[in-house]
Amino acid sequence: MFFSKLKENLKKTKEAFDIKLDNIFGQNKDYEQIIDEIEEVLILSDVGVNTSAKICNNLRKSIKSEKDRSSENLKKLLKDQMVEILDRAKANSTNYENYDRAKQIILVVGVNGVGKTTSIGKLANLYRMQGKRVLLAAADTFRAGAIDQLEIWANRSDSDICLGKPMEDPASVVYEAVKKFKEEDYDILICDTAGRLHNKKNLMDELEKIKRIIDKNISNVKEEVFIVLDSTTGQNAILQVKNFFERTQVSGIILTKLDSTAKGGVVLSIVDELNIPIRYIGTGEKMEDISEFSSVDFVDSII
Ligand SMILES: Nc1nc2c(ncn2[C@@H]2O[C@H](COP(=O)(O)OP(=O)(O)OP(=O)(O)O)[C@@H](O)[C@H]2O)c(=O)[nH]1
Ligand SMILES: [Mg+2]
Repeated sequence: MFFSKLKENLKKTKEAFDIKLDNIFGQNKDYEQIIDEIEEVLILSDVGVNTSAKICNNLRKSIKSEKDRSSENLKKLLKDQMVEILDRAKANSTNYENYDRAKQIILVVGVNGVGKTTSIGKLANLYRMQGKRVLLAAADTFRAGAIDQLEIWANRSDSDICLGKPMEDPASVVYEAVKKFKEEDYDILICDTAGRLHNKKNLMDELEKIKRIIDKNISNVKEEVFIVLDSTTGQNAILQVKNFFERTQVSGIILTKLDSTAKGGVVLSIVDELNIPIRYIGTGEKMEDISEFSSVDFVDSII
């Protein structure tokens, strides 16, 4: 996504930061006081208490060795600290050296209504534009309408789809899709799953089973598990994910609805607390409203 468009889509968060930060920088205070106030602004913007403290403690350290303590430089150092937090999260450390790098299977998980199916449609389009052959698996057989919804996205993005039947075991839909993926030599398989609460044991068992089916039936292909989080839920997004992590080895986050929130700062605390990288961000309902996450572009768009 073009940087200017990203900036436009994140403007609610940016405006919220700008008003508060301009107010702080506009006053004639010493830098220590200013950093204290920055910390408050970060907390109010859903960066989280711990992450805000971490950013500001580093800021206090780094400003000590600087001659230039102007507002501009302080703002630059603040952005550097934010980028550092965002870049620190490590992807799942599996060694993919012997894998066919062009091919991957992505399992998409998360609670209800966070934007899983929409993000899959957007991702399918993104990969199609890169010339890849994409197969989707409609393994949300639970919610009425979910299969049709994914089929619409398959048509829109010019991808193929394995259709599950209503109430069919989602693991068997995924099994069929993996088979088709291998036999017909697709580049990418993306599996949709039903939204589920993290504390529903039987539903988490089901996810684990889907993951096992993939692991068992394919090798030498990069496997990803993306958890989709709705940024408008702020700090609650963090509470939702722990069980998903334990059950499916989540390797990346897709953070959605950043266009609808002034609390985009939650990105920082999600990465910091969970130590999982954000891979894509959703910034609208349209097919092109997705971008690969770049920490520098993101920070430049919000502050
Ligand atoms: N504004 C905005 N809306 C989004 C974004 N991503 C998804 N949505 C909307 O969020 C709503 C739910 O999206 P779905 O893709 O159906 O969510 P889901 O996680 O698949 O939902 P379930 O399958 O029911 O659990 C839809 O109205 C989407 O258009 C986004 O980045 N920005
Ligand atoms: Mg869905």
